[in-house]
Amino acid sequence: MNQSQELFDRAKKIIPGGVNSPVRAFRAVGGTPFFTKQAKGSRLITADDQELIDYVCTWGPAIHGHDHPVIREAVSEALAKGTSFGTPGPDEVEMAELLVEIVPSVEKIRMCNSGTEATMSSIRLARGFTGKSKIIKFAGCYHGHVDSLLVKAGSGALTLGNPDSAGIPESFAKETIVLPYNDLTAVENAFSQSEDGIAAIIVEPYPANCGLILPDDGYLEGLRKICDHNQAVLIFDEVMTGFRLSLGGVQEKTGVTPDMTAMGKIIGGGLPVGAFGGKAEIMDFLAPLGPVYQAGTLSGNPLAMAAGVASLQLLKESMPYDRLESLGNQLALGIQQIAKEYSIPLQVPQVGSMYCLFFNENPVRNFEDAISSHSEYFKKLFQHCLANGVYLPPSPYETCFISNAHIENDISKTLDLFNEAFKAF
Ligand code: KE4
Repeated sequence: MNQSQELFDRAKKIIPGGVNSPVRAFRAVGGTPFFTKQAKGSRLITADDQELIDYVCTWGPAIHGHDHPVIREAVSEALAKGTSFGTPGPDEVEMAELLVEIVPSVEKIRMCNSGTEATMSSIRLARGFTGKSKIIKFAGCYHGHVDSLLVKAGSGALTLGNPDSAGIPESFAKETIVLPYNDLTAVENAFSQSEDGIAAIIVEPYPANCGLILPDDGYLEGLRKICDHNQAVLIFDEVMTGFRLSLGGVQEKTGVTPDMTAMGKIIGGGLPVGAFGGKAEIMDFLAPLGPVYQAGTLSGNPLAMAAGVASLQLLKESMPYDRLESLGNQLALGIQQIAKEYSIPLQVPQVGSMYCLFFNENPVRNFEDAISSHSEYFKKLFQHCLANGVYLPPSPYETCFISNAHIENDISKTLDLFNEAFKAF
């Protein structure tokens, strides 16, 4: 028996499903999940010494590739001073100043420990600031495992076929209005029909948890206008897109500035982190200044701050976005070309270092389109790639990531594998 199988058998006895996050269980693609013992650059090394070109990049944080020496050095320097103080620390100030400098919507910021905490706290703050309780989210968007947002959610919830999680009281879910993405009329109608008013819209500006979906022209601008007209808070969940699609995220790329932004992943350099920020008048409603409570033992943890500050400084210095766009475009166009040669219905939306694979005859504009894709094709492709050294996300409802450690040779090897796989379809 191989190491991963042995580890998985042990894990399943004491960890539900053998994993600490459901999507890692390979339920959507079958087989036994591999265990990783090391990661370096664009590669993962499994417990059975298989080397894999990694297009998951730990679900987004590893934009510089794994084990970048600058981040490793920053963490080891911080480690020498201790692991957690429970008091304010200098790196937290540096991180806050960087985020205010980089993210257009952020006048003030609060650190937390995950993307889930960031979105959960953002909607609580929006409710406290507006005095209203309803929230609009969009089908297929995933904002972490926040009770009131696990309604028609994407990512692992969708992968496992339960976008509406058990355990969410009806009283919570009824405060959440779920609408189709890319449909401004539906948003306008929701506001006009709401008697008590709506506190906020929370949106992944480029949804990336039901595959990757791009906004219609004017859609994000439309959400901005509707929120202004209805005094609702516009929250961009840029946990995934932040610092990845441009230094300032989608809001910098499109010029649409939300009132608040939820962040995570890249700003922790691979360590546990989350952050939420926005207009000072909203953020000042947070304790200890204001009436909205939010807290965290390890918020602003010195190791996570050291890794995150190093990751952001590296981005500012290297500005890898043109290179990532070029690699992403090369891969997406190459895959589409191969699929066409074998008459395989495949859409490959790509923006910067993010792309996904919808086995679908038509372009995908929303959740309903996404779930109409042929997921059995994805499963065959995933298994072929994994057996030959390429690791795609283990779900058709995730997005693939390219890091700045990926090189042309990785792209060409990947295209060769796709060609082999599609030939065998
Ligand atoms: P975390 O709580 O997992 O740090 O962040 C939640 C979250 C919030 N918002 C967006 C847009 C996200 O994509 C996420 C988490 N992303 C998933 C991958 N699709 C994390 C992977 C997992 O759940 O294991």
